[in-house]
Amino acid sequence: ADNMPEALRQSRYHMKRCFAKYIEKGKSRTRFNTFDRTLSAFLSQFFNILHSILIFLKHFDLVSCTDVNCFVVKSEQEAAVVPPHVAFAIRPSPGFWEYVKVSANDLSVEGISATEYLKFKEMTVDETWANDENALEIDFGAMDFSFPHLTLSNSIGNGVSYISKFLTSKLNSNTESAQSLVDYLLSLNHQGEKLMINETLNTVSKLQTSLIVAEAALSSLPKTTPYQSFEMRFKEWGFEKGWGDKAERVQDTIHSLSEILQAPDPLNMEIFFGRLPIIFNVVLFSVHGYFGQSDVLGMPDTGGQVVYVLDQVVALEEELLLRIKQQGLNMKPQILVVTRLIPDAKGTKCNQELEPVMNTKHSHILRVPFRTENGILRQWVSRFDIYPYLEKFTQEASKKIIEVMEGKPDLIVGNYTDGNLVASLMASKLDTTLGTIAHALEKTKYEDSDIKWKELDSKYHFSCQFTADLIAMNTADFIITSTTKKSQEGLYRMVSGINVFDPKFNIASPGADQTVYFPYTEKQKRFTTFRPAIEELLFSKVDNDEHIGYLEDRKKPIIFSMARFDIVKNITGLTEWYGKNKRLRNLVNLVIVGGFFDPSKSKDREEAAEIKKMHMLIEKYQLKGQIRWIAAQTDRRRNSELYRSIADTKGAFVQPALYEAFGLTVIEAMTCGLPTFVTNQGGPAEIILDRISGFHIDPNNGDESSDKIADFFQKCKEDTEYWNRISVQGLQRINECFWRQLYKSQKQARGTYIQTFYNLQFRNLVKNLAIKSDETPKQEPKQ
Ligand code: UDP
Ligand code: LCN
Repeated sequence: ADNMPEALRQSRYHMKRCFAKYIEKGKSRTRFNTFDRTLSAFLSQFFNILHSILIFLKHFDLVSCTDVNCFVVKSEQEAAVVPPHVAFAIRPSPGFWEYVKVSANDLSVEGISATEYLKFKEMTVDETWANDENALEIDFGAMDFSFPHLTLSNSIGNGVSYISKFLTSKLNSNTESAQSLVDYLLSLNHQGEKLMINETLNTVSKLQTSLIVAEAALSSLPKTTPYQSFEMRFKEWGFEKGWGDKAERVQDTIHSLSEILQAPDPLNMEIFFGRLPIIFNVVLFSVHGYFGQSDVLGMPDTGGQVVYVLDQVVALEEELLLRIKQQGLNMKPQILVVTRLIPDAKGTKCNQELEPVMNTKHSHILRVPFRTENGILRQWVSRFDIYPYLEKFTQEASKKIIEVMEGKPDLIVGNYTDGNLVASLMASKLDTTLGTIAHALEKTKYEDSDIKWKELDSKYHFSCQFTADLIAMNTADFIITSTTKKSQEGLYRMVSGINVFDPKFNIASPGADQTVYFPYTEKQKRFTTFRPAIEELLFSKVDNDEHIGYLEDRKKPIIFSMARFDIVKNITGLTEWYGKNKRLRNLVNLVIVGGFFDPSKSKDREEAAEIKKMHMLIEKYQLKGQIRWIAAQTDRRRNSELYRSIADTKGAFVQPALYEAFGLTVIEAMTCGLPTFVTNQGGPAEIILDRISGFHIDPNNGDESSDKIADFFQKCKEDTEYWNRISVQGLQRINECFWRQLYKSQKQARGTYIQTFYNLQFRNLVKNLAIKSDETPKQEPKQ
């Protein structure tokens, strides 16, 4: 708002015409990239003023250069038009928004608050609601209390290291905090058995003295002396089990606590808290879809999450076993993945209550059915319609979990909106640490889903989804997200919704299981048994239930894509780009995996529409001979070999989604050494550096995207090393820690606010959703 009037004045005449054009059509809203296209279409008539407009945009760092032929809109933003005003929301960097209102009449500029911007934006849809002084306004910011927040965009997602630093300064500045640390240690136990310290060491000074005595005693012992040999002596001094398995480790742990109490520093803080025996029993919720270990992938609503959660369990159990051993304890960890039991399991094991998780010793999938007034619901339910069943599900699941675990869990983790909501309800009830995993916030997947929620609500029930996300994220003690892409606001006037500067946000990206996904060059490891099947899958010339279309010239490289047939995955978009681009068609073949071929057999509303569109496109662009469409695949080992076989053809993977939160297929393809093109909308753009580790494509600009793919293959023809160079990838994982008990009272106040919100808002929204009954005629989803 400060700089804008000056910038507008510099080219006042042109800017006035430009703004007059924006308000010409009356009320509207637009994202800046489309807004920008309106702008450039308009400007092509007035080429001479384009340059000054670009200078104007550059002023705000919204474009990367002022060359009229190549300008790129940089930050994410949108605009709302209510004549004679145009209001802009600008996100100069992740987590920061700025709002301004410009009058098209006199180009006067006014800086406005988030609430004012939201009201203005609402006016484009519903004026009565926008002007309603008493409309429900939610402000979670009011519950933020004294816990500090991160302030720099590049610190979003580094919550753990931030908290270590914060706790360090807190301990440095007052002695009460040190006492609360002692109290916290005193509270540690496993099923009633005390851990770390007992009442003998109930003050900071007593603890400090004993730590010194213990450290001195340990220094005279051989490093490998087992804890049991000095356990009795330690107990007399006030120490319980949990410090370590051998003298050396016990001494290290004792030393870091001594350091913390004497002169706190973030490094010792992280080491010490990371070693505490606090997690033995973990519950992971992944409610929707068909959650199983075989034959489920590619079924409706069943995608990356299943793969991710199962991988998570194996890794988590391994980590817990190692930690427990290093702590000198002998308890068994337990991990339960809790999901929905579906009696009509379509040949999967989703009707089994308890199933051991493969490659683990102590982990199980626990399935609990959905109940309605008529008893157990037998059929699959779309994730969009799932909300009315969740409260009962939580109650029943909680009972079952306590029964199976013989006690309450130490940590509950939710996945996706439904899992996160259930996890948050259960964690609040049992007062347990809660983690939520936010890889796919639907709000960002469906354009304008915040403001158009009413229109879309009957289909997708976004009102329930956004509300549930808000409740879960605000309840969570820590949040794992895969990337920094995220969103706020919505249905009620959200003054402060989800604070991404809260240190509880931690970025940890999922990876691909390296025993399954590995480079195509590792010949001795490859699953050669699948070779004949894959040869048939890709190159036979027959149409059957598993594949249609064929590849006339099998010498050409293949561009490959695989996804569930959601509209947002944009597989039909890719097919159309390919159909239209002659140069690309000459260079490569197209192979698609996903969906199946008879739309009338689909129970999923989006899937059926996408299947129909695929058939239409194959016809329209006469693609037979150049396209192979393979139905959804369920065997990940075979799929991995498929990625590698595509790499053998010197092909590429394309992820063309309109929006993708994370995109496991991108990681899978890259791990197999396949050059990859990813949508620039969402998380994958953070995985790949454009033109270095792969390529970005714009799903909203098919011509440009298909040209970019064609350029790549053209270049590969001219430079035989180019393909190999691009066949490189990297992925990073960050791990999270658990911080909760120290800030209990503030959490309680926030909890009350959330509970009120749940009861008054969420429950009402859910009431409007239809409850399924098993009597309704059913269509079979394809497996
Ligand atoms: N997948 C599969 N068969 C299919 C389509 C997808 O096995 O027909 C797998 C794919 O390999 C990946 C997951 O499903 O592991 C999809 O994850 P992604 O994150 O790409 O998308 P999501 O479906 O979770 O939105
Ligand atoms: C993420 C997944 O992994 C799938 O299971 C879900 O259905 C999808 O998000 C929903 O968008």
